[in-house]
Amino acid sequence: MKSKSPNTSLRTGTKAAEIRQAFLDHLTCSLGRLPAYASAHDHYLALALTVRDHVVHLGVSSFGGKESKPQRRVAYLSAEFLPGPHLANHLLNLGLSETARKALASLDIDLDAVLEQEEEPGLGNGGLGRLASCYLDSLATVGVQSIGYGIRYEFGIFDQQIRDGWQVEITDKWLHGGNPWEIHRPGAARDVGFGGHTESWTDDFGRHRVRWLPAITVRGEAYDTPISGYNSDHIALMRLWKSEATESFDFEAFNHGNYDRAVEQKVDSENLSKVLYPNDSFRHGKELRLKQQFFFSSCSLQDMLRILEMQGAGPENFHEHWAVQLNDTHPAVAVAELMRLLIDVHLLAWDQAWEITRATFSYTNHTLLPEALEKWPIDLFGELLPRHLEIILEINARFLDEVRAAFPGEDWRIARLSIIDENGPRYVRMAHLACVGSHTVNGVAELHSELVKQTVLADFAEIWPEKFTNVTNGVTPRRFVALANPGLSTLLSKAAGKTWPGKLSKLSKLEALADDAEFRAKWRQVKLANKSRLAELITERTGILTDPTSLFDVQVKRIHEYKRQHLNLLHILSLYLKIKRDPTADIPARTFIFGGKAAPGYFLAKQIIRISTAAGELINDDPDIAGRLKVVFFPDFNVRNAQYVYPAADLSEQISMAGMEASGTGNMKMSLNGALTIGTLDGANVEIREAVGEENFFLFGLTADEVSEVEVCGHHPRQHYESDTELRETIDFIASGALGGGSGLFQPLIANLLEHDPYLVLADFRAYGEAQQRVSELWTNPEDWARASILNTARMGKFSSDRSIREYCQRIWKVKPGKPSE
Ligand code: OAK
Repeated sequence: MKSKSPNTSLRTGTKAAEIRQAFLDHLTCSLGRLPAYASAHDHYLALALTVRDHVVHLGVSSFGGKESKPQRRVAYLSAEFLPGPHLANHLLNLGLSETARKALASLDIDLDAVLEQEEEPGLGNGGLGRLASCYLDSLATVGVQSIGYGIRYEFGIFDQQIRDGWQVEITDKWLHGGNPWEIHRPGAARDVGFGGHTESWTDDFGRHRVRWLPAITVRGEAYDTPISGYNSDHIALMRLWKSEATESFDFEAFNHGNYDRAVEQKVDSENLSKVLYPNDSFRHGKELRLKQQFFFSSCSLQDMLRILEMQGAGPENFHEHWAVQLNDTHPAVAVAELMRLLIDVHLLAWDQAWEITRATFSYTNHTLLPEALEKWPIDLFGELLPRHLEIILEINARFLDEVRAAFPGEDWRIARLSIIDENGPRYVRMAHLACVGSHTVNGVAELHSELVKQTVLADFAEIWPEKFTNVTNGVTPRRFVALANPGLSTLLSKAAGKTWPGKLSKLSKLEALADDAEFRAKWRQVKLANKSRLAELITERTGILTDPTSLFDVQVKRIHEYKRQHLNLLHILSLYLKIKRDPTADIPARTFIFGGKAAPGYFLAKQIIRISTAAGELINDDPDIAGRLKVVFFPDFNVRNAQYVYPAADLSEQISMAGMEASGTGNMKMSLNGALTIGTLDGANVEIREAVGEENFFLFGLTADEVSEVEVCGHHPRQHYESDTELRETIDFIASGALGGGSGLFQPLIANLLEHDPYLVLADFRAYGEAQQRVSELWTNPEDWARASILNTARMGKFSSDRSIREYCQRIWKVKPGKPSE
C-alpha cells in the first residue's frame, strides 16, 4: 500500500465528515463497539479519543524541543489540580464545538448528552487546585512550555450527598469508567526512597560525600494529560504520578503461606497515591501526607533532570532550563530534594548546588491561617527522610550564620527565622524552608501579599524585602464564561468582538452599552435564562422550586467558619422573622443558594451545612413566606456544577472576615458573569471593587486593620448579642429549637458564636444587614441593577488568568510567552 503523508494518516481533520469518521473509527477500533450497540458512555469515550488525537498532535509539535537553544520551561508543582471536565473545554479551545455537534447530529447523537457522561477529576479541594488548573490553561494559551506536576489520586475529593440535611461523603471513583485523556509513560517512571539511613564516603578527589540508603523504594509511574490552550498551538502537560511497588510481591513469603507479608509492601506502596486529603486550608500532620508530598516532588525533579539530560544539558544548568513554582508549601520538600540530587547523586559542590536551587524555585503562599501552616515533627521527618533532614539542618545552619553576621546579638531573630521551630517539641517549618530556598515569594492578591510580609513571613520580609512580590490571582474566561455562559458569550462577542476570551480587557468595550436600554434588556434576558437553567437543576437535585425572577443570592465555596456562611444564614433567618412579624414587610423575593463541601472531620462546618438545610426546610414551604424567600443547599459543588451556578448569580457573597481570604477566585468568576458583589475588604475583593467601581459593589464590615485591633483589644460577642435586638432574636430563635432537631442541635454553633466568635460574625452582623438592605433597594430598580451588572463584566478584564501568568513569566520565571500580550 502506498504510504500517506504524515498529516493525512492522522485522524485530525477538522471537517464535520472527518470528525464523524474519526469518531466511528474510535468507536469500532479503540472501543470494540458496533455503533448500533454503543452506549452514551461509549460515545463519550469515542469523541474524547477523537479530540485527544487533535490535542496530542498539537502537543507533539509544540513540545518537540526543536529550538536551537531550548526555552526555560515552567514546572508548576502542586499537590492539587481541579481541571473540570476536559471534553467541552478542548472543543472550545480548538474551535471545534459546532463541527463536533454537527458530526454527531448526523449520527443522531446529541453532543450535550455525550458531554454529560464525563467524570471530572476532583484532584483538589478548592481554590488552590482550581487556580493550578486555570494557570495550566493560561500557560497553554499564552504559549509557555510547561508541566504541571502532581499526584494521580485514585480517589479524589469525595462526592457530597445531603441526607436528612447532613453532608454524607461518598468515595469519588473517577477512574472507574476509564480515563481517555491520560497517556501512561512507562519510560518516565522514577523510583523514590523512604526511611533507612545515610552513610559517608570519600570521592576520588578526597571530598567528603554522603549517600542515602533508603529502607524502601516506591515507583512513580507518570500519567500525562494534555491541556490545550485557547486558539493556541501550544499544549501544557499535566503529569501526575501514581505510586506502585517496585518489585512484584514477595513470593518467598507467599510460598511460606504468609500472604499478608507477601502483599504488604505492594499495598503500602500503592496506598501512597490512593486518596486526596479532603481538608481545605488545614494542615494534615499525617505521615502519609508527608510521603505524598515527597513522592511527587522527588518524581518531578527527577523527571526534570531526565528531560535536561535528553536536551544534552547537565545538572549545573538546571536553573537555566527550569523555573519551578511551589504551589504553597506542599511541595516545599523539593528544595531539600533538589539539593540532594545535585550534591549526592550528581556530585556538585554545596555552594554551586545551593545557587542553582535558589535560582530555580519560587514559592506562592495561599493562606495565612495558622492551622494551615505546615510543620512536621522533626523525628517523623528524620525517620522518613533522614538525608533530607540533614540537608535542611545544613541549609538552616548556613542561613542562620549569615543572619548572625548581619545582626549580631539578636538571638530572638535567629529563633524566629530558623527553619526549625524549637519552642517545645521541634518541628520543620515548611514555609521557612520554601522561603529560604526560593528567589521569589508571592501572595495571591495585593492585600494578602502585604499581610504575608506583615505576619507569617515578616522576619524574612525584613531581611529580604526584594524577595517578596504580589501576583493577583486570575481565572480562565474560557471555562468560566465562554463555556459556562454561552448566552452571555454571544452577547459579549457582538458587543466587544470575538477575541475577548483570549484578550479579556476587550470587555471594556461594553462600558458604553451599560446606558443602552436595548442592550440592558438583552443582558437581563440572558441572566434570566441562566437562572431558569439553574432553577431546573435545583429542582432536579433537591426537589426545591425556585422562582428565576427572584434575586439569586449565591454563596458557593468550601464551608469554613472564616468564610462566614453562618453570617449569611443569620441574615436569612432575621429576614424570615421580619416577614413572620410583619407579612407586609417590603422584602424583595430572594433565593439564597449555598454550595460547598465541608472537611469530613470539621464539625462546625458540618453544622453550618445542617443549619442551611434546616433553614430551607423551615422557610421554603411556610405559607406566611409565600415563596418570597427560598433557601437551597445545592449538593456536590464541583467544577461541573459551578459552571451552572456562576452564570446564574445576581449577587455574589464574599463575606469572609477581613484578612482571612487570601484572594478568592469565585468572587472573580461571578463578577465576570455579571453578578454584583456583597463583600468585605478581603483578598481580591479589594481589587475587584477598585476595578468595577465602588458604586457597583456592596461593601461592609471591619477592615483587616480593624480586625487586628479587635483581636488585640479583645472581642465581646455577647455585647453585640445583647445590644442588637434583631441579632438576639435570631440567635434565640435558633437556640429555641425552632429549626427542628430539638433545642440542642445547633448548640455548639451558637455557643461558639456567643463565647468566642473567632471570625467576628456578630461584630459584622449589623453592617452586613445594612449592606443587604442596599442590595434590596437596588434590586427593586432592574434597570439600575442591569447597568451595574454590565459594568461589573466590562471592568473585570484584569482578572483573566492570562494576565496573572504573564506576570509570573515576566517578573518571576523570566520566560517569554510565545504569544505576544494583548
Ligand atoms: C489550601 C490548602 C493549603 C493552603 C491553602 C489552600 C487554599 O486553597 N487556599 C486558597 O487559595 C486560593 C488560590 O490562591 C485563594 O483564592 C483562596 O483565598 C485561598 O483560601
